[in-house]
Amino acid sequence: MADKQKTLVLLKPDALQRDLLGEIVGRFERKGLKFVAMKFIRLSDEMLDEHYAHLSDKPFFASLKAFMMQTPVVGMVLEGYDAISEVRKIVGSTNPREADAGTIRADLSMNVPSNLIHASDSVEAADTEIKRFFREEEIFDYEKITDRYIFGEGI
Ligand code: DAT
Ligand code: MG
Repeated sequence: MADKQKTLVLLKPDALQRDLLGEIVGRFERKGLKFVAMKFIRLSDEMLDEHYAHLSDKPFFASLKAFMMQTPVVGMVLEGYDAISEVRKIVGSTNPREADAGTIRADLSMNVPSNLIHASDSVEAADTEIKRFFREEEIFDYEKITDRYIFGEGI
């Protein structure tokens, strides 16, 4: 049986401006991922320095941060089997024009940094990023009547 994991997703300002929140949320719902946390977040300069620390020496760092602060973002924690890699698969590659058709970025966007969505890329990143944006009491453990179909016996 695969591991049940939690992963952190942010819907970026372009998703909010383009009214694509429902479309994106719907894709994760249809997959069977469980939404265990969700809220608006106004990202600060400090949060973005941490979140994009791996890009701090890039020429586009300042404009990336400015883009991410244009509006609030929608933060969520999704749970499911292999949720970290499964969500990344549904999101697609960083450059929407190189992403596979059928992914959120390929189907709905054309450019960086306006690629709609952030998703954690490893177990370590998911752990750090969930803690960066959510307090423990904002993450909910609850039963759904569909759990037995989605998370039941199987491989
Ligand atoms: P990902 O978001 O797929 O995890 P990343 O962590 O390498 O990709 O980069 C974070 C974000 O930075 C990415 O979603 C969009 C932006 N970005 C990456 N490369 C860029 C570039 N060459 N020019 C402008 N923005 C870029
Ligand atoms: Mg990344």
